[in-house]
Parts: sequence; C-alpha cells; structure tokens
Amino acid sequence: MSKLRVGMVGTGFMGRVHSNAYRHITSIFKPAIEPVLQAVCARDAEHTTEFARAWGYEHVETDWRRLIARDDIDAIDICVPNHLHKDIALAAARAGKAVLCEKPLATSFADAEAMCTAVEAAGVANTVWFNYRRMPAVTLAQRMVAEGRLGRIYHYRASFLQDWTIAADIPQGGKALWRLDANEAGSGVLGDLLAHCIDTALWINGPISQVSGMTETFVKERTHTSTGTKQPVSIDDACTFMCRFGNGSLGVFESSRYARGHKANYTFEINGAEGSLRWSLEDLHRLDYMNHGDAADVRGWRSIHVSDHGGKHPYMDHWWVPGLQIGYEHSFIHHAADFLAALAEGKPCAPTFRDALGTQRICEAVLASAAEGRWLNLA
Ligand code: SOE
Repeated sequence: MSKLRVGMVGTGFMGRVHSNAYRHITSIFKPAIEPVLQAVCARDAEHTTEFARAWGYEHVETDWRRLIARDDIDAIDICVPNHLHKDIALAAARAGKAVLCEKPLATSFADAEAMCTAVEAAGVANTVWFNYRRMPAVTLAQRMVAEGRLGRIYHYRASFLQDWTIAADIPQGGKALWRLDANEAGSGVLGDLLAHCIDTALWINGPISQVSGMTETFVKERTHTSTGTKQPVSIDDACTFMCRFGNGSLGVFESSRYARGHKANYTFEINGAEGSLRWSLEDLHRLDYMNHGDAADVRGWRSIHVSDHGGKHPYMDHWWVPGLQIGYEHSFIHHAADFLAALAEGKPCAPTFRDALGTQRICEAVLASAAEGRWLNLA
C-alpha cells in the first residue's frame, strides 16, 4: 500500500483540524504511505459538499454506513460527538478499515472496551487523537523522564482550564454544544480536557493505582437545543482528582470550564529527585527545566525553546529553521505522520485504542470515586 484513502466522518472543528493534518503530511514528512482525502461524510449534503471543496475531498457521503461500505476507503477517521464513536468504529473495524478516533475514545469504559476488542479482533490499525503528546516540548519532556534525567519522580500535577461555559444562558446539546450534554459527551471536562492530561501522564509517568475525585456542576439547568426547554445538566463543569502512580509518585489533576480568564491552558509540572519540568500550552514551545546537578550558584529554572534541529528536538527537523515556531495544528500533523509511518512498518501507533482504554478507565474511576466520596483502587 502506498496510499491511505481516508474517509472522514464529521465536518466540525476536529474534522477541519484532521483534514488540515492530512493535507500537510506528504510535502513535509514525505511518508512511505501517503494520505488521500477520498471522502467526507456528514448529514447536511450542502455543508458537506462545501467542506469537501474547501479541503479537497474527492467524494461526499451523508450516511457513515455508506462511507464505510465503499471499497475505495482504507481508513475511517471519526470526528463526531463521543456517543457516535462506538457504532462507527465497530462497523469500520468489521469492514477491515483502519480506524482513527477523536478523544475520548467513548462515553463509557464498556463502550471503549468493545471498540478496543473490535479493532484488535479485526487486526486493523488504530489510534486515538490525544494530540498533545506530539507537541515537541511535551515529547521532549517524555524523553527526558524516560532517560532518567529527573531521577525518581515524586510529584505530577496537571491542569486544563477554560472559561467558555460560565454564562448560564448557554444552551446544551446539538451542534458545537453537545459537550454540555452528558448523553452525547459522556462526561464534561473530565472526558474532554482531563483525558488529555491523563493520557500524557500515563505516557510520561506510568500507571495510576488509586484515585480520589471531586466534581461540580455549577449551572444545574440549561435549555436543551433539541426541546427548547430547561433540562438538568449532568456533565461535570469542573473536576479535580488526586491519585497515586505505580512508581510511588503523587498526582494532582484539575480541570474546569469556569476558570475565568483561561481559554485553553493545559499545564503540567513534574518534580523528581534530580530536577523538575513544567510546560504550558499558552507557551507551547517552551519546556522549563530545573537541573539540580547544575552548579549551585547558577542553579534554577531554565526555559528551553524546543525548536532546534539535528535531532535535538522532536519533530523540529521537519519544519523551518532552528528557532522558528510551529503551533497547535502541528501536533495533529505529527500524529498523522507517525500513524502512517507505523502503518508502513506494520507497527502500532500510540495511543492505540488499548492505550486510550487505560485513560477511559481512569476517567470512569474518577467519576465513581467522586460519586461515592471515597478513594478507589485500580489494582
Ligand atoms: C474543548 O473546548 C476543546 O476543544 C477540546 O475538545 C479539545 O480536545 C482541546 O484540545 C481544546 O478544547
């Protein structure tokens, strides 16, 4: 196979971000397998035709079942609300297509497990778009911890803060607002934002063994777009949890869409015996590093601009010249490029559905712990 003919399901924010990624890979990464924007699928024919024209898709479908049935499609990319992921992934796997799925994998652990079983039984390539792993500074942080540069890890703390749902008159449900409806989203900030933090943490710091969670829904009722009437809100507007990692370190995670002043700030900090690291999405090229091994008179936090070439900084050799920055969308380009490279080599591309099932497990345990008001073991 030298081409991967992609069938995109969904034309929202993520449909655009993924389409943009596929369009850049061939010229920038020169992959052995090139993506082809073969067909895009969404219910509204006129809108989908316009989307296809804008992004360069060859064909338009309005029913995902017909998209999957096409024999000119090799991979299905799922960019629709979370409650639709499962049926599409199961059908795609049964049809022998590779499956790429937006995060979180599903609305529940049980659904995520069924999806995982399906892709593994079908033996199809799969991945979940937890894109932040592939920000060069985040990839460098993972590499530094894996190399033991921080020594024994004591603390891992992460937060993902936004403020776009503070207004009480924002409705729930439907286009762009389905994230406020638990029936479509599964959960609120936990699955939408903290899932990113959990994915990164599991990758960098290993498995989580115990969690204690706390959630809050600040606005209890919102008008539902489908009925026009007020309905109870059942997503978590904010979620905080503490945890223990298998390596003995302690974790603190926080997420909210009521953090006034924050549009999308994902941050993490890791403290080890020999040094510390911290990163912020608002300054995504910088990785702050404190090395306790430095001479005492100059010891302190340094700010690494992760943009150098010559193999020093992940992914950056593919881009412009040292010192010049890339952005949010590039993490998706990196992910798609890694997926194609792994496919060419017959290897899995992390995070796979199984990796994402691990994240889903933590999310479900955090919700259960919050509901029961107690610590939960994940042995
Ligand atoms: C929510 O506002 C959102 O778009 C998430 O769905 C994304 O996963 C996150 O990266 C940015 O915020």
